Formats: sequence, C-alpha cells, structure tokens
Amino acid sequence: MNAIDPQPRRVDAESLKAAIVDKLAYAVGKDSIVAEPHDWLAATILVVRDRAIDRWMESTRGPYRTGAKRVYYLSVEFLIGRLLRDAMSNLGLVEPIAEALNSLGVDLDAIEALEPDAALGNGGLGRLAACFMESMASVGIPAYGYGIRYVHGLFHQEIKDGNQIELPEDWLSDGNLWEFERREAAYDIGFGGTVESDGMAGDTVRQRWQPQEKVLAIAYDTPIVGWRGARVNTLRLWSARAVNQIHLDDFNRGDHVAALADLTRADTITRVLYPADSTVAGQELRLRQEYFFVSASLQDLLRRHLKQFGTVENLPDKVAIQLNDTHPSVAVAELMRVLVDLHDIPWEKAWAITRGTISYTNHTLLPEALESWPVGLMERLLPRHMQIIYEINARLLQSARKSLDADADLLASLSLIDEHHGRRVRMGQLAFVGSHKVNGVSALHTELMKETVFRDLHRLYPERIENKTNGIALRRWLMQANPGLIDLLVEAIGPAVLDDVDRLVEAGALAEDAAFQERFAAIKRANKMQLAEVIRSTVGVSVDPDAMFDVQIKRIHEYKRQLLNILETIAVYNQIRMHPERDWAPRVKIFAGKAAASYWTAKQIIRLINDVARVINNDPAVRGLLKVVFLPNYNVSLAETIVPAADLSEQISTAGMEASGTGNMKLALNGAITIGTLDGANVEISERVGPDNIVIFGLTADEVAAQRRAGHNPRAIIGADDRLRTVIEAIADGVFSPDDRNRYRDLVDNLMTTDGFLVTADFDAYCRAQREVDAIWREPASWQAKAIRNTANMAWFSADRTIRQYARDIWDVPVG
Ligand code: DL6
Repeated sequence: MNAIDPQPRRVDAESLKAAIVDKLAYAVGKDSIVAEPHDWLAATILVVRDRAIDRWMESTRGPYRTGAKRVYYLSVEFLIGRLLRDAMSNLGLVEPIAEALNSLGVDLDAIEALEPDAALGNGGLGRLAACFMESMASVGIPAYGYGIRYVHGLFHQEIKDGNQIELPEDWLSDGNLWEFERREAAYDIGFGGTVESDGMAGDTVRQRWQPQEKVLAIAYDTPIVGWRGARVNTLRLWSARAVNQIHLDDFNRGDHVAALADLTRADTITRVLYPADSTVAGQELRLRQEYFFVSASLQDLLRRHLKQFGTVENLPDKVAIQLNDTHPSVAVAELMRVLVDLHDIPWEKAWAITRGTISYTNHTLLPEALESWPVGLMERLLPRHMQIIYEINARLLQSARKSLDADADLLASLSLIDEHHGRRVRMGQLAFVGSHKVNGVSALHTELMKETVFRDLHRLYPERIENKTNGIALRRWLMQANPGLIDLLVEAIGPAVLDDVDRLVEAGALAEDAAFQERFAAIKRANKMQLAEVIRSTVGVSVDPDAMFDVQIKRIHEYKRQLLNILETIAVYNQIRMHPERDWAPRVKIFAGKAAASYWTAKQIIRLINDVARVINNDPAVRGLLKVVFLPNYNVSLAETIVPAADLSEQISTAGMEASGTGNMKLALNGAITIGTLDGANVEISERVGPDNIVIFGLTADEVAAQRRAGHNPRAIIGADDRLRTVIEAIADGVFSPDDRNRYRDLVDNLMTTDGFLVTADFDAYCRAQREVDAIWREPASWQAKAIRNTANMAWFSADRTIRQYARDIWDVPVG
C-alpha cells in the first residue's frame, strides 16, 4: 500500500476499470482478450489524462477571470522523463489504477516501464525545468513552460567494448498520448532578409524587418499536474513546419528533392536536441532553434496578453518571462523589436517594459558553456535583432562611461560584443542587461558570478544579481521513486508530511531510534535488491546488496571528476591485493552518465571506468570486496531506480565549478551520505544536514583559485605520493588496457602536466575522506543515524521552496 494515495478524492477502482476497458475499445481499438501491454498503457494514459483535463481547463481559464499574472518559463531543455506515475500520483490515482488493472490481469509496474522516457534535455538544467513545472503547478502559479518538441531527444547510450556509442533516441515513434496539437497556435517565424525604413513612429524612423525565409511554429501542449491536482499547467513545445509543404511544380518537373527542400529545412530545426555546434552549419542551426522557439513563445504570450488586456504597456504587471540560461537570450532583442517596430513604443519605454518582464538564470561559469554567436551569423540570420543589440550596447556603454567612469578595458569587458574572438555577441551579457533580476543557482555560485563572469556588470548594476538555490520535486524523487520510504515516514511522523514537506524534519528525532533505523535500513536494502537486479540484467555483474552502494551518476565531465573517483578505486584495488588480510568494507562503485558526443576526454573516462571494471570484477584476489559497474543510458527513469538505492553520494567536482548540482539533493533526500567538495549546493546541503552527517574534503573554491594562480604542479604531487604514482603508472602501463597499452596516454599526460581540474591536488584528501566513510559504514547504527538525518533535513531543497522564492523576489506573483 502506498501512503501517498490521498484520501480527499478517493476514486474507486471499479469505475476506473470500466474507463480503461472503454478506452481500450474506443480509443485504442482493441479487445481486452488480444490487447498487448502497450495497448493497456495507452488506455491507462488516456484515462489518467481525462482526469486531468477538467482541472487543466479550469486552471487555464482562471487568470482570464482574475487577471492574475502568468509566468512563462523559456527553456530549450525539459528533461521530463515518464509522465504517467507523476500524473497518477499527483491525482491520487496510483492505488485505484493499480487495483483496476490488476483485476484486468495487468501489472501497472510492467506497463509503466513501456512509457518512453522523454529526454528533451542534457542534464541538470533540463531536469530542473521539469521539476519547476511540477512545482509551479503544485504551489498554484499560473505558468507555461515553453520549449522545443525535438523529434530526437538526448541520444541513447550503448557501451560497446567499453566505448560510448550514441544511437538516435526516438521517443515519438509510437506517438505521444500526453500531448495535444494546437492548430490555432501556429506562428510565422522569420529568418534572414533585410531591414527597411517604414515611415515615422513619433519622431523616429520606424524600422521593419523583411525576413527572406519563413517557417511555421506549431504548438503541442502537455498538461502538467500539480500536487493533489489542484492546478494543471501547460508545457507548450514548438514544432517547426514548412509554410509550403511541397513545391508541386518542382515535383512535377521531376526534381523531387527541390520539391521537398522547404519541408526538410523546416523539419531540421526541431529534429535534434543540441545539434553539434562544432561546424558552421551546426552553429547556425542552434541559433535558428533558439530564435525559433523564442519568437513563437513571445508571439503566443503576447497574443494571449493582448486578447485579455488590449495593451502591451502593462506587460511587466501581468507577465513574467524567465530565461533558463542563455539559450533564450535573444528574447531581449525580440521583445524590443516587437515593442518598438510593431507597437510603436518609444525605445526608453520599450526597454523598461522588456526589463520589467524578463529575468535570467545563469547555470554555469564554465567559459565554454557561455554562449556567444558570431556577429556575421547574427547579421545574416537576424539582421534587425543585431541592430537592436548594437543600440542596447551603445546605451549600456554610455551609462558605464557615466556611472563607472569606465576606461577602454572596462568598456571592452562590459560590451555585448566580444572583440577578441572574431567579434561575437555575448548572450549571457545580453540576458543580464535585458533583465530586472539575474540569479545564480546556489549561494556559492551566485557569489562567484559576482566575482567572475559578471564582475563588471555587477559593479554597474549591484542590485540585479540574487541567489535562488535550486530545488527538486520531492514528490517525484521521494514519494514516487521511494514508496517504501515515504510509507515509513508517513507512519512515523504522520500523513501531514505529504502536504507540508517541512515536517520531514520531525524524522530527525528518530535518528537514534533502533527500531526506526532497522526499518529505514530494510527499505534501503529492498531498493538495493532492485538495483542489483537491474545491474545483473543490464551489465551481467552480480553485486551484494549488503555491500556499500557508492554512486556517481551525472553527466561525464572533467570538472565533475569521475576520474578522481576511478583513480581512488584503483588505489583501493591495489591495497586489497597487497593487504588481503585487512577488514575491507565491501563496496560497489556505481557510475552512470553520458558524455557529449564530441567530448573525447569524457569518452575516454567512460572507457577507463569500463576497463577498470572488467579487471577488478574478474580478479579473484578481490574476492568480491570491490565491484565497479558502469550502467549504460543514464536517464530519468534509471535515476529513479539508482537514487533510492544509494548509500554514498559522490559530489566531488573541483570546487567553484559545479553551479549547484541537483543529484546531490535527490541522493541525500533518499538517505545517501554525501562525500563531496565544498562546491555548488553541497555547501548548503552541509549546512542543512550538519557537518557530522556529510563527509567534506578537498580544496575550497578560494583555494582552487589560489592554487591555479600559484601554478599547479601535478608532477610534484604525483612524485610525492607513492599510492597515486602507482595508480597512474598502472594506467599508463596498460594494466587496464592490455590490448592497447597506449589507450590512456593522453589522459595520463594530461594528469601529469596540466591537470586542469586539480584531480591530483585533491587525491590524498579524497582517499582520506573515503577511509572516513569506511569507518562510519563499519558502525551500522551510526551510518543509519546519519542517513536518517540526511532525509530529515532535505525538505528545504524542495523545488516548491525555490519556486516560492522566485515568485516573491523575481516574478512578483502570489503563491497558494
Ligand atoms: O541549475 C541546474 C544545473 C546545475 O545544477 C548544474 O550544477 C549545472 O552544471 C547545470 N548547468 C548547465 C548549463 N551548462 N553547462 N554546463 O547545464 O545546471
């Protein structure tokens, strides 16, 4: 029995059974005798969807009636995962649907597993957008998510001979029953062409953009159900379509390719998530995607606004637009264009409206992830926007000259145009100046933003940057992913926790209670059994659920330092072989994550993990004390299995480089103890759970910066540490790649010479921290108490808290 089926609206299983059979017959067209599992899934989704629709319509109607402000969350990524469990759970339908299906001889868990995992994002930023959508509906904010309906989401990862192989992802191939195509919401999106003068607007010459090319943006809406179904918001994703589907004259002339050229060109825009931008064509496509979804979204929200209020002048009072990272930054120039060119609003006033409406979240300080577009490309694709950006820039620099008495260097650093790398438009800066608020995603990250990427803009506008530490959807990551744990918590501290997660803290009082510890541990063990089965069936490795499950699940990136983890794993392996008599705490090292297709070093790290796994798992001298597993195709659904089963959470990025992290929150919430650096939200997790319940190690962000300034010397560190030297020599000598001894030469050279992510500098501290973890593990009561305190103190990291802060401090909208 799952405790989160709320009583207030108990739906009876009998009527659901009848509804499912009805859908199966009349919507799916199948008789129950011959229905396949995917037919039952379709019927179930349709029944659940029906239960959301009335609330959806009411939620959409509400702001028309009340005049309430709407929030628009613009994001090129929404990593939503499966929706059925989310919707059922929030509508209180899990139990009766399971019962209804059971009486029809169908297993809910089995059919749920057939739902495609919508992977319209790469990682944290996209998953955050999905959590925020659920939270906005749960706390009662009228909100729309606007994004792109990619035909192919994030690639499907296979591991072949230890290598990552990317295969196309195909989530739409069997249709998508959650979405509704909206033919009435179709907009022309222009590209290229010229800008022409078109009469006078007041005392200025009106400019008109005449695009050379047009494509259509078509809306697809998905209902996002909030907790208890109180509110249902809309995720509106845009799909590109050609204005002319076919040129019949070309076709009839026999030139079939030319006849369909427009169709292909339009279709390409929304075909693939994150086209590789290492080529000029790839860059152009990315910019086209960004402008495409921004223009469609602004046209859509302005149409809605004008229909209701008849004027754009009150936009900031009724509309809040949140830019999720720099990808939608062109919205600043687009909104200015619409206001100035199409609504004849004078520049100053248009600028006040734009800035009052827009705000921007920064998600990274990594220079390579801060977008900039070549001026030439912008001029060719978006000529009027480029003019507007020049004008914004001129005014920005003028005000800097006045208020900061800026010299040429300062002006160059503030400028929206980067003159150093072949003239590029800095999209982060554009978003910054066009927003009334700019936020970072953890306290540390926000402070670093002020000191690094936006140092000069922060001097000019010291009130603009604020922090909004990320949060996660507790309903998905605790209530749905870990039903055993939420049932225990409800029993122990009462059902009120389901509606008021802050009450989780009450579980802290039970941390030392032996009976509670035992039950807490039993739930973890059951979750580990499930994960052990997934590991066995996917990679053929059998693991002991009584061993410590040590988990690092996230994108593979040098700064996240999976390499540090695997180096320490090798060191332990060496030690086990040298000292088999010692009392080793058995561990399973679990890795999962995807590397960007073009990121060679990250792919080498995946390969190394797999090579090390093969050697360690097959070495009889290890006696199963250490196992290493790389689980392929990490996605939201796999995370939902790993997170509740983790004992130890690896959050070991180079301090100052992980903006926040959200996996760290999910794992701690589910009772994993964190081993981590003082980076991103780890700092705040440490403050909340208390220093005794987390294992912190390594250089701080300040120390990292100091070490870099002083000149980091990895060779000296390696030379002084026998253990580390032995590990690196083993890799260099081909111990893990006997078929190709040179395989890791670059990786090793890099560690010895530059070590840009300070792996060697933190190695010793990390090893010591791991031994501290072993010592805690050997005291089960102490481990369980710490694990319970982690769960009890994580409510603050609910996305509802984050959303409430955005609502109060940035959007100025009331929350329920
Ligand atoms: O804010 C969500 C998420 C953070 O938790 C991660 O720390 C951060 O790396 C990620 N940022 C991005 C942006 N691009 N990069 N790199 O995904 O945002």
